[in-house]
Amino acid sequence: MNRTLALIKPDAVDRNIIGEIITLIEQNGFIVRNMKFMKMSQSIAERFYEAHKEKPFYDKLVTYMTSGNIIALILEKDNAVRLFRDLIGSTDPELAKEGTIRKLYAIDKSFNSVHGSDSDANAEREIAIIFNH
Ligand code: 3AN
Repeated sequence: MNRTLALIKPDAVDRNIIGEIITLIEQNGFIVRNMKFMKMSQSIAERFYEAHKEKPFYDKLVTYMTSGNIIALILEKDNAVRLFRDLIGSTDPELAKEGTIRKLYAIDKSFNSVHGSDSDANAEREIAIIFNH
């Protein structure tokens, strides 16, 4: 079994679709191993997104991710990272495939409802930042 870090972002928490998203996660065979309702601090957001520091969307991303409550989940499944990326779909919901979480729920490529780690190394890095283990 492998694990990945999922975030349900402020746009989704604010629209009352936490349950629908977690239901999809469970229906697709991911086991929820830990879950935390939280608000990202500025310093956590900066560490979490340090790879994007030079990107044009970085400031907007950090402002958005610290703007409201989020839910962080540690998910377990064989090939968890790749299969969860498949389930969430493309960053831009207009490009995301039918049935993916972003196709169903994302507003645009900034307010895109969910995050999923993009590698096993990043999953462990992100889990350590959010859950301290
Ligand atoms: P993903 O979450 O699909 O892996 P990344 O890692 O490239 O996307 O980007 C991290 C986050 O930055 C995205 N989830 C999204 O919220 C935001 N983002 C990425 N690209 C853009 C963009 N072109 N414009 C605005 N926000 C973006």
